[in-house]
Amino acid sequence: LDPATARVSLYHILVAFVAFGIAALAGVIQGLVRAGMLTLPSGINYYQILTAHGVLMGLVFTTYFIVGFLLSGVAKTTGGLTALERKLAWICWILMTIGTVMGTITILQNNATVLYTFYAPLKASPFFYIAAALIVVGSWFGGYAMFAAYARWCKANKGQRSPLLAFMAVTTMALWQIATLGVAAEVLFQLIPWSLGWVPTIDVVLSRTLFWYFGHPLVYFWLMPAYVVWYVCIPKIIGGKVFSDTLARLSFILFLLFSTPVGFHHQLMEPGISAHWKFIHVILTLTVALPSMMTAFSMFAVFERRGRELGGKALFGWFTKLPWKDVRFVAPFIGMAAFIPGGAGGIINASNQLNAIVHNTIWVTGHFHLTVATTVALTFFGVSYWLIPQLTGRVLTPKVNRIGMFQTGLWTVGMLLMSGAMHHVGLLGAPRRTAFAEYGTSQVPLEWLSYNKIAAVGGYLLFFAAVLMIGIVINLVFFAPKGETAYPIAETADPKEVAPAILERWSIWLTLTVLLLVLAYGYPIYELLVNAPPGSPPIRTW
Ligand code: HAS
Repeated sequence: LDPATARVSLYHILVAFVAFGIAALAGVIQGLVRAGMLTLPSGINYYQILTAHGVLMGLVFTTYFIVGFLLSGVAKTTGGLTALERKLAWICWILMTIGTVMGTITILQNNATVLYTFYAPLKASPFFYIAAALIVVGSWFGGYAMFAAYARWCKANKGQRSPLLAFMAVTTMALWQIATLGVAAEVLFQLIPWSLGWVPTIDVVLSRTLFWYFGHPLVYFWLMPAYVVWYVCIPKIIGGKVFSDTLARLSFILFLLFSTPVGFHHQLMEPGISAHWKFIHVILTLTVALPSMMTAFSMFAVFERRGRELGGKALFGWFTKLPWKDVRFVAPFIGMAAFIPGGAGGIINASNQLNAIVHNTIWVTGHFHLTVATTVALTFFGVSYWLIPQLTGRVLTPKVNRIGMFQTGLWTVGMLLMSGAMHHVGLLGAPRRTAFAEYGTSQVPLEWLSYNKIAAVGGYLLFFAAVLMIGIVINLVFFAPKGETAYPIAETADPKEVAPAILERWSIWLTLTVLLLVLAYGYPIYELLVNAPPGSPPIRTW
């Protein structure tokens, strides 16, 4: 990458890791409080620390990392960014950084203790919502930089399929633009006027609905960049090829179509939304699991083909031939493996009856620590080992690779303990988002305590792993030896494969996406506004 593009991409990655460090500290603190192993000094609130952890880890670390990584990938595959595209990327960084600083200060002042899901009726200072709006609008500019680079490439290469990585990045950012419209509407038209005192009340169900319109595609905004790495970079790292360019593009188009009209699966236990619409959203949720199954199939094929090329015999001999000492492969691989139970947990959550058992229990927290904090985070760590040196003109040394392997192991064991304990105790009924280690002398909560302690031990390990990761990032930015690091982009297994042109007809996919959204949300929102304004009694839903 040219130095100017590398700089803007690196600045995004650096802020991501600063947020990650603060979030990791907040994470271990709240885990210890919950297990009754630490009492916070007066003046600091458990929920305040939990909000800092969720916002900085779930929203800030991920968004910066994703924009930084995808920008670099788009630049790499479209011949570098132009001055205008870089300007758009810098506007993204500046707006998001003002928003992040403002939001963090507001949380630390205990003026925005509203958790990372920040919907009503919890109310924050208007500065927090303005900060959230700045982060969202800033990230749009990151998307615009990528759209412009992609459009420039397509114009210069008429009739050809775009580079796979650029196509995937553009699909991810298009999904992000569509998804963030929900939270932008909630912040601008509901939360800011309410927090400023311009309106006395707020429609809570509408606020939650708009949030989850955004909240579920948010998880695919986290996942899709990890899939970019799995489809395009991992095959190159292990010396293999992309299984199928067409399959990869199709899975991303399916994510674009089905990621958003599914938000009611977070609201299955809520009144105010009729059962028919919940049913439709559940069907669409199960549909959006499909591209993940396609990805699983594709990755197994890549691994098996490469393992057999290297001489792997019999049914599973290929497995032993994979590069088990290379952290750039091992960290994302463990992420993939974690997504097998993580995804299965998601399907459990999506089933109405089972959701009644797990909803608002700490099982859900266990679910997202497997998915985003293991699958996605380990993949992002894996990317850092080659992306940061590529951006700083340095190389990953064998020693740092070994430390990285140890870091990966520590993170994996920490997550297994934490997420495993959370899943188990969630099924025993332990609620999520409660500061209490004990509930007086009640017998049932006492049974939860030992699981909370296991989760806290996992939290300790994770904290040490996070410190190690920050150390590795510092090494890769400032101290690793100078040299050239390749940007791993694999070729397609069949060089003659040309994906069908229809997969790049954005007019069709964007129109279908909007149609599906109007179908899934149009009438239910109308129903909410007309039949169930604030203060309404529960409505009949059968
Ligand atoms: Fe989820 C709640 C349903 C995926 C994150 N989810 C959450 C929350 C978060 C989250 C953050 O239906 C909490 C929100 C809150 O604070 O309230 N989730 C699903 C479903 C999927 C799913 C159906 N979730 C994710 C992903 C996330 C994520 C991905 C982050 C990145 N989730 C729910 C539901 C709730 C929910 C309900 C609400 C619960 C409630 O009541 O509050 C699906 O997309 C999952 C499909 C995935 C698969 C797995 C495919 C496997 C692959 C790995 C292949 C491995 C290989 C390695 C090749 C079917 C791709 C080889 C390995 C060897 C061992 C050899």
